[in-house]
Amino acid sequence: MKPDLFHAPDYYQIDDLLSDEHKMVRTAARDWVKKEVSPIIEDAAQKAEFPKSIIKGLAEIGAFGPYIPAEYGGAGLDQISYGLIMQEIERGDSGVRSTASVQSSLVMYPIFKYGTEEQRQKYLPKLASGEWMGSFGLTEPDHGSNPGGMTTNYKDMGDHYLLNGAKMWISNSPFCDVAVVWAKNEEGRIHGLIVERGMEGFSTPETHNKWSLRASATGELIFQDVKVPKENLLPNKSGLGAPLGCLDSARYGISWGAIGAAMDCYDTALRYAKERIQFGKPIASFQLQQKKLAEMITEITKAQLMALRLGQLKNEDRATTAQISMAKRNNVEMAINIAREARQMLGGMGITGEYSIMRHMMNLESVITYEGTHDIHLLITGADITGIPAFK
Ligand code: TGC
Ligand code: FAD
Repeated sequence: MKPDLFHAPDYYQIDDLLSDEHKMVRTAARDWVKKEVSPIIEDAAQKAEFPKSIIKGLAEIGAFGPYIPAEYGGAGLDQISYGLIMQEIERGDSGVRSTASVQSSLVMYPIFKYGTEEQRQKYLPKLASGEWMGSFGLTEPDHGSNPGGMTTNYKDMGDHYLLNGAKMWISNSPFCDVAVVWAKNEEGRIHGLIVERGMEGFSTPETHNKWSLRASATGELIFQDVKVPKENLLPNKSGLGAPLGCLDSARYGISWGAIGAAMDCYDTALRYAKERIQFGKPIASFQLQQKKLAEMITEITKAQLMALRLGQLKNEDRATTAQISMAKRNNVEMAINIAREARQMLGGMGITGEYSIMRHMMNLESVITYEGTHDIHLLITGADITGIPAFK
């Protein structure tokens, strides 16, 4: 793979709107990605291996629980810093950002928000340091967009719960130490349970042959009469709103992350277009190529402004689910379109691993599907503006 020459575009001087802390956090993440992710990520993706060697570094840049208070091992940062970290990591690779998203927003967040003080003390510091890795089990083989239909269930056996069922498409599952799993009780009410590796009847087979997110490990979570201690139930919220609340946080992070992937594709295509000579001129001098680049930077700038405003609303606890859906949907579509255009601008070179673009493009096919598909987010906006849900 070519050396990482990334230069971040900031067409509207959005940096002026960031605090010194935001810029410091972003610089640390950007430098770390350049040094530790860029040199190894293409190889990891080609081999379809999650590069476990980066876990420690992710913890050090604050990517595990950026907004979780420092007393639990988190970085205690605001939501804009969280977004900037996700942006920089996904600039390197969406799969690496996935690992950080799951750990922070889908594992640490529910334990912090819905857990007991004992659960916070037991799990959060180890998750923040990367000593333990987590996964989040919501999706099932027959219930993806409609998680409320889940059949994974647990029964109260007096001194423990008995958990049965299966989750599919679970990021980090093959190597997770703990899983936050959503299951129905005997009354059909959804609760979160913390399942630990080593519990009898719990297995995590890996899903192979993915053409997307190859540097992220994906798998199943299978529960066959797993005895879960009663103290592992998350007591402070139940119902579908509990897992969906975690998704709000992860989807917000993705709305920033996708900008990172788009910036990398744009920056690569711009540099290539200035250097690549055809018909005696750099291809950047042709109007058709300039149109692509001009549209890319316009869309990136719009997405940056949207993410920043959403971050301000998040900081004030005013961001709605529908606003988050709009940003996730818009920014991921923006990124995938830019990846496709940028790939064409590199001609044949665009399909090789010498450049990051094709990897971003394939990764984004997962990003546009997980955390709510592109269609589902459109329907969330539709329901919000009309007051009429069209899901069913
Ligand atoms: P609906 O009737 O609309 O809602 C059920 C209850 O939930 C409440 N609610 C929310 N609460 C908090 N935050 C949200 N975002 C919420 N959205 C809804 C709602 O108020 C209601 O509460 P209550 O008290 O009245 O019961 O539910 P529905 O069954 O009609 O479904 C709505 C729909 C389709 C929007 C929802 O189910 C959905 O978002 N589906 C998409 C599923 C999804 O996003 N799955 C993601 C799995 S995790 C993942 O992909 C991780 S990838 C990680 C990585 O690698 O980065
Ligand atoms: P389906 O729900 O079957 O959807 C298929 C198609 O039908 C989609 O185009 C969808 O938009 C459309 N559709 C569905 N319902 C409607 C409707 N009402 N109206 C119009 N169109 C509709 N899940 C987790 O729980 N944890 C994870 O860590 C996790 N990681 C993932 C990692 C990867 C790489 C991938 C690919 C997925 C991951 N997921 C995870 C699962 C992901 O959230 C689901 O794939 C996603 O929610 C869609 O569910 P589905 O694949 O079952 O598709």
